[in-house]
Amino acid sequence: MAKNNTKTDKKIEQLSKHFEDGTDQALTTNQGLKISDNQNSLKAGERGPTLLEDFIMREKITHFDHERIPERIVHARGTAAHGYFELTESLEKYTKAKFLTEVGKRTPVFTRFSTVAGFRGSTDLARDVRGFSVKFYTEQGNYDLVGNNIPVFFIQDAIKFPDLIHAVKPEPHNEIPQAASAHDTFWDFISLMPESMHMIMWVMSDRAIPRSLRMMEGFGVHTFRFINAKGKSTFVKFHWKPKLGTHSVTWNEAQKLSGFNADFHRQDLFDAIENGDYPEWELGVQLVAEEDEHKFDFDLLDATKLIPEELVPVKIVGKMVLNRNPENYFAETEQVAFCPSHIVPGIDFTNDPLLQGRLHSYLDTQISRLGSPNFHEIPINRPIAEMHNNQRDGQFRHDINKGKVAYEPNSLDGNSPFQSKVEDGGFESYQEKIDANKIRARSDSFTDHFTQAALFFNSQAEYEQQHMIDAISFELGKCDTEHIRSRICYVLNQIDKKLAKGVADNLGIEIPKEIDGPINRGVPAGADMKKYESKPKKKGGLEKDPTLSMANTVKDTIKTRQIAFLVADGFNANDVKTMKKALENQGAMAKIIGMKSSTVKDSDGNEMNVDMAFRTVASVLFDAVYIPGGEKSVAALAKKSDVIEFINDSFTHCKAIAASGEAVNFVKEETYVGKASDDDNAVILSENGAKGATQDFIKAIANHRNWDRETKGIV
Ligand code: HDE
Repeated sequence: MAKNNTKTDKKIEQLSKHFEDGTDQALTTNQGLKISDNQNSLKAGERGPTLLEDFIMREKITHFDHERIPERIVHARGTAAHGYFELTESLEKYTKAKFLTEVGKRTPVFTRFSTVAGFRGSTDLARDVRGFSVKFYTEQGNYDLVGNNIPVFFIQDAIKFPDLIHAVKPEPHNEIPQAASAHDTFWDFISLMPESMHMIMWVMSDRAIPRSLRMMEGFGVHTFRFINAKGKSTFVKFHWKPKLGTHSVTWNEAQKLSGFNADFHRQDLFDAIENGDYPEWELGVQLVAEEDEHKFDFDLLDATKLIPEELVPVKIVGKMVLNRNPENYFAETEQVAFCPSHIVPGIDFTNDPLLQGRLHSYLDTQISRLGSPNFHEIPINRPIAEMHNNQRDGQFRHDINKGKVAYEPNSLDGNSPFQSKVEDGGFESYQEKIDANKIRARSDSFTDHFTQAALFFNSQAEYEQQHMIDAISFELGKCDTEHIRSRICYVLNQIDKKLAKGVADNLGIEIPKEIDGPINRGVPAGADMKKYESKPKKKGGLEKDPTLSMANTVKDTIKTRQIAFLVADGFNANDVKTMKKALENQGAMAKIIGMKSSTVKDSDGNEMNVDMAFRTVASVLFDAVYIPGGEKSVAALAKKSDVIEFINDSFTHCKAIAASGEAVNFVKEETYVGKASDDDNAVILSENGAKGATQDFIKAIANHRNWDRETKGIV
């Protein structure tokens, strides 16, 4: 049965175009030889052995044997899209980067989102940080903003990165667990490195389980420098703010989603772009004058700290729109090479010791991952700015460099390519004055590990705090070693008593009054412990910052939200028509879920296409659920345990639920909806049909979830 579905039509159109294009292309070997038989290998007789001579089969299989390249050691699981960045406010006062000074200018971008710990084939919904990398193809060269969806990091110095990643990756003896930090080695390491505690607060919050990649913030994390045309420097932190707000799922949902659709985020991004719902973020900057470098009670060079927006507001300067899916996952998303050292004039680094190490690591890893130092020639990595230099040869060199001159200076080729003066766009590093001893040490200003961790916890709504307690309890519950659990509780107690008690109670242990050895174990051998001991959290500073809580995010749109309509034969035609129209008018997507994958009959006997059958879906794939009236339909639904589970899960995950006509009684009597409190405004029941329910339902979906159900102890 053909479905009246524009998305499918578009796909069929693309496919048929593909085959059309293919009809006048003969199949050839990689040398351009036309192939007459792609079905049989060359054999000594019809039933005889295959001959080594079969160069066609050998070429095909050899190529296949080498189709995989090493996956990224971190951020292996990713998905990406093309788009553009448009500047809305000039930053000329602060930077000479052209893409940040010409208002209205559109710079092409390629943006890749990723999880950190899991392998390339792992689930999207792992509890993890999300990478948020943007390659700006500017006319002055590529600029890569290689950030995360969390504004701070676990460690302060790059030299600890291999330890951190070895601790979080699957344990080496049995390669378990996949894409999860809930295991001994991670929590062992973290428990000994209190500098990680601020980041731990973020990854144990719902930020680490986003509803959609389109609903995540992004951060450059480190403090960078802007340099203006006069050579003046200003410190800058980068922010991406999603137009749809920052939203997450619950941990229980995340785990179920990993089973129902491990590609949930990847698919969501791909489908949104195919449907023309282009994801959009605003680019914001926090600017700090050079002379204010030391005015904060944390160090701007310490990547475990953020600059609270309460202290330095984010200035919005542009927007990024992602409007084109890659044509080929491998060629683009897999082979793209981001690197924090890809900068343009007007942007420079700071001495953040984490950033400094990253400047080395990315180029280095890409040489082995992409097989040669020529990965910049792969189409997705090529700058749009012209590229000329004397680098030559190496594996996979594609350019055919002409002439005999490959050095500079030269007189044989007019000294080309030549160096550019700074005023002609030549890059010049910021001339920061440095007068110091060469030393392996950490600054005293890096030892306050708990104040901002506490600020984050305090800034969360009650339900968000509970989610954090539950998340840490889950993770530690999966750790086998008892002393790791109690050490973590001891460290949490330095941050917040309620947090530590909540976790300790869940685990059934006491918070230790003392621990074996110093709280910081990540110190140099023989170090003076006084210098390294974590300072107790400061009192009297900023108590809360509302921007740290997702409770205060955008809640005025239902654009692209997926609403499940649960139906069986005999559903009320008017109800469905009315509700569908109301939701679609606001940009949401109504999905008809039926008993069979083909069609369903309405109360007037007309057939309607079904988008999905119950056996292939679960409520976790949707943002809200609607059950229309229709006696026969409701009676059939009530008999199905899948349907009851669907509604119960929606309720447990605090989602908006609407029912009309005969469905009202059914959901009240047969499902958890009956447990809803009288003031639950995300349960919308309208006995007189859908009309009376649409507006409240839209409001409830825009609110994302009704977390009151959790705080009141109903779920
Ligand atoms: Fe990365 N990181 N990282 N990282 N990182 C990589 O580079 C590294 C860090 C981030 O979509 C690798 O090409 C070190 C912070 C993203 O392709 C590698 C340190 C932040 C991506 C690497 C850090 C990030 C990577 C692996 C500590 C947020 C994915 C593959 C000094 C600001 C990029 C690759 C993509 C990837 C090293 C810490 C973000 C090994 C040594 C902090 C989004 O080079």
